[in-house]
Amino acid sequence: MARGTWGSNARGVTDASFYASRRRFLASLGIGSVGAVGSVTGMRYLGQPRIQPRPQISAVVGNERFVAGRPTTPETAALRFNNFFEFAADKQSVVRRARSFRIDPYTLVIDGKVQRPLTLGLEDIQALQLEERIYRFRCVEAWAMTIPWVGIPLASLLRRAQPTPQAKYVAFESFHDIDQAPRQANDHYPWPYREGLTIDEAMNPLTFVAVGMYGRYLQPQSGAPLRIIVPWKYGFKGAKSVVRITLTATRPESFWHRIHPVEYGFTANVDPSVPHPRWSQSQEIELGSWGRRRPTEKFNGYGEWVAHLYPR
Ligand SMILES: Nc1nc2c(c(=O)[nH]1)N[C@H]1C(S)=C(S)[C@@H](COP(=O)(O)O)O[C@H]1N2
Ligand SMILES: [Mo]
Repeated sequence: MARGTWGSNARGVTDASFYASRRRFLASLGIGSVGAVGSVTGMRYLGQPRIQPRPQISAVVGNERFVAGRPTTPETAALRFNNFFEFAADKQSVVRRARSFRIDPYTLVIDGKVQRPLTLGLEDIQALQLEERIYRFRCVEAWAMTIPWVGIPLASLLRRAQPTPQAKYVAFESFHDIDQAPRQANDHYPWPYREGLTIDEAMNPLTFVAVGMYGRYLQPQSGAPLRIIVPWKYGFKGAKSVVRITLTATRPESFWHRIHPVEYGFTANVDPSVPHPRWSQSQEIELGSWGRRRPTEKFNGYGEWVAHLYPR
């Protein structure tokens, strides 16, 4: 694993024309505030207080089958720029507001259309054979990052529960705790955060359960203790701080799809040719890259793994 590259910024582009076009491009994005992305793409976060590191994860095997083909996002950028609506609607204050968040004791329930419902403690999950995979990540808001996740394929967890033939979908549910996340008291939103995949999407070898990133256990703002990563879909499809995984016969609820069905589809595969109703998806900006744009790739570049799931 190229651990030595973590935290380095291989693309510190400061070219003036980039800067000018960056402003225009950011203004066209669906991101709540231009300053929000600017602060990460421009590294303005560097002077902020240190984040307490989480324990290192030992004995992780790097899985070299998945090649990101671009530099890993600087760790500080990934840890300070977050979407986590339970804690904040903006990206910068999540890290502060989530700082003391914990689920303790933590259990993950796997139930529904399975022969063997499971309740796993954190120790059970941490004791599994964890691997590291560097994946490209694409938010529906047109920013992107490249993260070394640590975890296990979702398929291997689900197989332990023995899905029945009625299992056609997999539903994910995030934590629900108004004391720790007061925004969940706002019942205009359908809390808890939920997402869903078809069973074939969930069993695809790319679909991943992350317990760590950059070689350490997840920070609260990153979705501790466990989040789902679906790298060919927009980021909102991967729920953070998941407490329950339910196999179902019918299509499950999805938090953003329920709120804005037109803007956030259930399938939500990364696709440059399908614009969001309020912005283009043809380009994206990598966090930590000073606003450098590049074309969006269909399926976020993972077509060889998943295109067969979507015959036309
Ligand atoms: N429970 C929960 N999961 C969530 C979200 C959220 O608000 N709540 N936001 C999603 C979105 S839109 C994105 S882009 C990613 C952001 O992950 P990051 O903060 O590690 O970049 O988490 C996804 N999972
Ligand atoms: Mo997102």
